[in-house]
Amino acid sequence: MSKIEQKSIDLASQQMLKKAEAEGIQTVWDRLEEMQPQCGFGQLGVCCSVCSMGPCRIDPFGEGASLGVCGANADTIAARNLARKIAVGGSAHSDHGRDVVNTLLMCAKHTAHKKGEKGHSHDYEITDEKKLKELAQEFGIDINKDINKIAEEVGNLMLSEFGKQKGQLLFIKRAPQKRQEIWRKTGIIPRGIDREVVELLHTTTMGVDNDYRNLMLTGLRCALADGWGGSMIATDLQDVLLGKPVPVRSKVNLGVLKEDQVNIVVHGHEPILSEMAVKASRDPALVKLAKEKGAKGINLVGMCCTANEVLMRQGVPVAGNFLQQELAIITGAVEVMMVDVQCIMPALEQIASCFHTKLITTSPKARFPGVKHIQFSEERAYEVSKQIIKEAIDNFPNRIKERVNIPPQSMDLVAGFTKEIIFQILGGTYRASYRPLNEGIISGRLRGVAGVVGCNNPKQTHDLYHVELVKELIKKDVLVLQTGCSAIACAKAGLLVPEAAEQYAGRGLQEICAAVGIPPVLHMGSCVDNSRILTAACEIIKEGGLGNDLSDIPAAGAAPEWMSEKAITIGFYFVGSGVFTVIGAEPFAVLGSKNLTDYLTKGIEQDVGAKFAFAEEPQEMARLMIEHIDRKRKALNLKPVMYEEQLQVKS
Ligand code: BF8
Repeated sequence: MSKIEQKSIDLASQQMLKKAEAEGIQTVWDRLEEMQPQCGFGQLGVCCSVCSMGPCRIDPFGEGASLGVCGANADTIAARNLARKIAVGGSAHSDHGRDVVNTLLMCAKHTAHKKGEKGHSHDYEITDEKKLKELAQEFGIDINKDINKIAEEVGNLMLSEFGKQKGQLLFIKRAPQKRQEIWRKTGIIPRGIDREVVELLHTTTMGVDNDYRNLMLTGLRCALADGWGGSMIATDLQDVLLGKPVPVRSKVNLGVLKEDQVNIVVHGHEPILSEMAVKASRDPALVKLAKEKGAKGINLVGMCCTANEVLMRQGVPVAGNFLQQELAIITGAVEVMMVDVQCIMPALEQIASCFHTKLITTSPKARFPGVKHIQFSEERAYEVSKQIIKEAIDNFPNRIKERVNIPPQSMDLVAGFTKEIIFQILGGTYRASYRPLNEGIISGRLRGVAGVVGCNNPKQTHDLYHVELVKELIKKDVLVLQTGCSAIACAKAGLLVPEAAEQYAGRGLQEICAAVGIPPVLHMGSCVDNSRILTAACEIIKEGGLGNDLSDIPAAGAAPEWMSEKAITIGFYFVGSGVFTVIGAEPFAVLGSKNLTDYLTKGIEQDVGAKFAFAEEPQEMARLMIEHIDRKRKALNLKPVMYEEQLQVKS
């Protein structure tokens, strides 16, 4: 493998890496190399800077200090560090969720005024009234009233969930009874995320919690408050406001950028603005303006989780995943990269300055010194979006044609799978049901289900771990559910089209995919949409025949290339919900504490019925997941997997 092939398996990315090298442009891979050797204490989780008696570090070889100045040992230090990351990851998702609730409330309060009337002060509307009413009924809100009143009541109730001090989150009731009992017994039934984050952070400050297990239990409760609270609220209310996704075809990879059009990349996480930007990019007056500037049109594409959001609901093409954000700019063909929050590399400013690309920040929470900021406001969403699109159009003549190099790769994909859509596609509109999925698993046609999610990390060959793991799983008749950058990786490899079943899936999965016309890998959205995987798992239990708890299902999770604190939180709410989860890349920086490592990979199972595993290679990840799925099949006394010995895989 050449050095560039070691960086990424994606041909489009390789082409851009060659260009970066030729033009002397530094990327994330160069910075990683420059950073070597990275701090070994940090990697093991035994470095502490919680108070100013430190920073302290524990010698993992037992030759130097075994205690910090305060007396904290490696277990306490590593557990506190990890707990803080859980709090940060949960905060990111849930703060996103809160903004969605505020938009719904604003929408409900001002929709009494029709568009164009004095008093109408926004550009949103309640797109999915049915889902809103279902949510209202779930919470016991009377639906025999004006839709905006329902939205206001649902919005206020959801907003109060964030700060809920006592009791439990409303969505907890969605979990199987047995799961709720486990949470109650273990003392991790979550209250509001604001409450849980504050308590978790409190326990990690100097001189509070010194028990690694207790720190992890508090961490689990915080993560559950995100998965079954902030993130779930974000997903459900985004569906209400912007519409529930339905299966949609689109394209993915850098080849979606267009040489003859104004290219705008929307990057970040919150769809509230990017949905409006999609609308503005189709505004006839702006398209006309783009043509006057010499472009054939306006091409808006997505990056990272914002891409997943606008893909799921609008079919907008995806330019790439986390490690491709710099590479998109290096094509020389991006007029504007518009960013909001999360996973936006600080390096973008530097890379954009090498080209004509304008980086535009939009969130008051995320700014770069000296970078153009056009602040988003829900009240002026369309106006702000048009302003940003106009910036891009005006920048089109500044593009230097000789520096444009757009890779040809763009792959077809199908996205837009939700808990509700799985009902319909499997059972049909009139008999919507999870029965066929459960029957598929019970009969052994399907081995089980896997959730493969998370980021990219330059420490690993870009996309390789996602793609190899998912190929191995579908080959063994495991239906794969995906979100985030992992879904984008597999989409680029051609796994998210129905035809992929014939090429890559085992015979049982092939039969299911052919019968209902789905890909073997279902794209369920952005990282907050991991909540869709939780609710789909609840439907499997409700349908019957596969146990009483989420931990009974022949299912497993994985984050093969994770890098963000958000992925840690997701891992904790997966495990906390009973899903065995394999972690690739870095083992959460816990190896400096044997006790903590043992707890996460063994002891935690006694508390929540699931555990983590750390693995380096995709084949090993697949083996661990399949072994777990098979163990669960055995525990349920299911028939053997139907086509175990007769794999029909072509490659
Ligand atoms: O929330 S998968 S790199 S983009 S953190 Fe970020 Fe990771 Fe991508 Fe989305 Ni999720």
